[in-house]
Amino acid sequence: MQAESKVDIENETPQQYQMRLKWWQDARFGMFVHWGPVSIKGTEIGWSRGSQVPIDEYDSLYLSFNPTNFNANFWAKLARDTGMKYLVLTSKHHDGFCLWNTKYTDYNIMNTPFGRDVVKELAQACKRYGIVFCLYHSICDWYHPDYPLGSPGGKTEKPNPNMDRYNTYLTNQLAELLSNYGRIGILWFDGDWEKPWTQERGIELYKTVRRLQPDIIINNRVGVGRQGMAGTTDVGKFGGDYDTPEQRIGKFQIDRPWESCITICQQWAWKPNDKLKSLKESINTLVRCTGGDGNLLLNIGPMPDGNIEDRQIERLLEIGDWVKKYGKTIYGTRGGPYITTADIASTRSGKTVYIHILKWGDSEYLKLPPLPATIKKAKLLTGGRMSVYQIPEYVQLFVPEIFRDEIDTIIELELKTSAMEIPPLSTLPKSLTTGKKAEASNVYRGMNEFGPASAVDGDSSTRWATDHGVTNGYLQIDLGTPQTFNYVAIEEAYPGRITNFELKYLKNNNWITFYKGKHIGGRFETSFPPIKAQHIRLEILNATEGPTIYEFQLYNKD
Ligand code: FHN
Repeated sequence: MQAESKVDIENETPQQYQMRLKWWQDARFGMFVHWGPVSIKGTEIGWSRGSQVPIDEYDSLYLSFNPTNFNANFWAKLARDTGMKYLVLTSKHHDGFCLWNTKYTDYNIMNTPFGRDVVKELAQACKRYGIVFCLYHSICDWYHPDYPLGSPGGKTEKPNPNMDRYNTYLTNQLAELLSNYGRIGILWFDGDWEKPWTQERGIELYKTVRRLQPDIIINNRVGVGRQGMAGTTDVGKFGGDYDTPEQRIGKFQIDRPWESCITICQQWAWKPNDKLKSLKESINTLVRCTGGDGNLLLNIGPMPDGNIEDRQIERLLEIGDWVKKYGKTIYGTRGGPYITTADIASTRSGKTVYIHILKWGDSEYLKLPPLPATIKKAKLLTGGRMSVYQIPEYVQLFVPEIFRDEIDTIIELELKTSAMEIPPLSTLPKSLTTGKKAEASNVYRGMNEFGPASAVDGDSSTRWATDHGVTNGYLQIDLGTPQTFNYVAIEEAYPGRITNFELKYLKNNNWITFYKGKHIGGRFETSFPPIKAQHIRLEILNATEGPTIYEFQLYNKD
């Protein structure tokens, strides 16, 4: 067992912290792998236990789990060829199955017909291909008898739990993983949201892991301070080393590192014919994560035979081709100075700013807020000619239609001075809705603080909320006079509750729908042809639980 280090973890200086995270922040792009015997069923890992798949059947899948096509070198090489710099493997998910040779339970890969240590082989392969090997590990364990909660989804209680003994099991297994497989880059904890887990246990676990591998990075799911799927940690609260937005692009945040974990399909584990993200959406996601000063951890779910689905391989290699060409606008950069929107993102390094134009408006030019630095040279990295016009009031970029790239038009601006200290610049004018009169179909317990005004106060920490059990309704804003707008941004609290919505404006006493959507999430933004109206409505047609909105913003963008 590896000796515990003497590094003074508790008094790490901000400089030491930044140095420890530098490789990862420069890497920007990693592969997430959710895998286990559940892939035989094609249902969701952990969550389908005791729901789609009866517990006994689920817990016996490992007896027929034999992924003879598993080739660790192929996985590691694929990650490298996709432009990813690190790989995070599910060593143990909520279903308790262990993908390594552990002596603390027989419910592990060595007792399957396959009988090979997947963690070991993948650790070696990653080393061979220059990929930093990292481990996901679930704190909650619905299989282990000592862990108080069980399947489905942590909604049942174990007969004779013993959380202290389970905690010992957890740390013993982590000591195995952090002692027997070489350097582990990140410990990606999860399953932190259940009652048995506490901040105290989290802080202890953090120290234990850092003592075993002082340079390791640990995400904010080690404690209990995480703000739901938004994945942020309240300032001043213990929250590991970085934030973890899930299934959405994190917000522009340059004072606290973050990493969005997003599936290349829909499900985390493999599912036949699961909906695969397009190349455009994949690149858009990568660029908007790095533009927001965050990382992207893109997830794949390998098949029960150990192969990765051909169409997923194809998509990943297409992403790799793009990264091979434009990697310098991603690796080793920091987000900004222009704050990410649905249409543009920017990254920077030294005296260079990279503008990523993901969607062009109707105007011939792209007008941006003024840059407090002189542009020396401008170049279209995606090929063709362009021109830039810089005055104290704004920066104007002109790219002829023929040179605009369908996926991402990238402009390189070389400045006379460093780009790194430029403060964040919003490309969105003031929202037309801020401070305007608003009404709603329902207000949580009739409480003023959760009234509709809280969704148009320009403050993303206040929110309009509705009563538990509400599954539809509306938020309506009166702009006071007819105004022209062509861009909307909506921030949903508890992202994912709203599953069907429409945006409408009032014309001649009829509500006209101008946008239909199925998902809002942490921050939804889109542009549309200009509309002139005074009354606008967010019509929620369906929600899984009382819909609640932080901000509803409207803009008339250039
Ligand atoms: O329940 C898990 C889920 O299966 C998956 O592992 C994701 C990855 O971030 N985390 C949990 C949901 O928050």
